[in-house]
Amino acid sequence: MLLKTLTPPMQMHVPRLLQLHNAGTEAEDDAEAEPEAESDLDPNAALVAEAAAGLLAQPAFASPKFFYDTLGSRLFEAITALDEYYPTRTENAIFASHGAAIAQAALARTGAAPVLVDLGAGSCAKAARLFGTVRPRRYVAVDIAVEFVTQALLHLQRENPELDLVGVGQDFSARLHLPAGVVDGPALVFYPGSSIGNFAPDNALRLLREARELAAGGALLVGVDLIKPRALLEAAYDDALGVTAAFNLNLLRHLNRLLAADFAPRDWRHVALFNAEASRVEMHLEARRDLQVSWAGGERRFSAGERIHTESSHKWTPASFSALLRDAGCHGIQHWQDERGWFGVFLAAA
Ligand code: AVJ
Repeated sequence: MLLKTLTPPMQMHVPRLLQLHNAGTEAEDDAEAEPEAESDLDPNAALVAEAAAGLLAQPAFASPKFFYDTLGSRLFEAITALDEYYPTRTENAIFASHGAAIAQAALARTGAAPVLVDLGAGSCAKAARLFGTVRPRRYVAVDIAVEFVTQALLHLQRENPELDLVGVGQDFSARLHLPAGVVDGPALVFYPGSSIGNFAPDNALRLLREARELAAGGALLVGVDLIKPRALLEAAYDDALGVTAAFNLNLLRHLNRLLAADFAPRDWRHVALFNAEASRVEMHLEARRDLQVSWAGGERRFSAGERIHTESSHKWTPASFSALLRDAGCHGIQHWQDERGWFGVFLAAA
């Protein structure tokens, strides 16, 4: 299981890095890392096949996980600092005001010193803020962006030399299942930032069920973006500086590398809209003109105005998300929100 070992500075715990499944979407930023599509030996083969199938679908789509190469992870970090992007700042404010109460309630469900599992850990910054109150026995960072999360863990290890750190490179969008032994007691499964919003309700239910099993009698702590007026939602996904547009367009760069495709990002326009019926913000990439895209093993024409659906970010109400947690088999649901009711942090016994 231990696929990657790091030479530790002296006197330091080594973060264990378990790289699983199709963890490596991170072929380096330069041209030399050309993926070998269709090869059984290519650990990216499943991702390549998935990306190609989406491009051929009618209408075309690409999973939002394809945003997160190294540049994409950095652009997302930049999004979280934007004026219009309220979720991160609002969730942070909820933890700043209620963090002690949230941690206390979580520990009442998990017992002292739980394993802290961080889904989509990214920079690990949100979980690191829980270390002082939750005092986890082990921190498990799970993320598809292996390089990015590795750097974050190395940094974290310098600041928390005593903490047992484990990194798992995993695309859990299809199935969340960690290697045996990583969670060996009640866990607090932390899924902040409303990343759960990327899942349609039936898939969100499946993921919460898997998270509940993983928690092994512990608890789930989930950050969820709530329904609010359209103008606020659409501005959050179409900011004045164009950072979200760059984030969306970067998916094309990532697909170029992953699929040996020839997308020209200049030919595409960022589109964000609130679909009220489906209760989700959608992001699309819209062709600015008639064009053709080729990749290893395929090609497609797009007419001017035709779109690739790149993300759905589902919005919930406190009642609808609590009901989802109950459907997933959780109980004892509590939630905290900001005064405006823009964002909710939900705690549930697993
Ligand atoms: C990381 C899925 C929570 O949906 O708000 C930010 C991603 N997309 N801006 C979100 C995102 C466009 C973000 N999540």
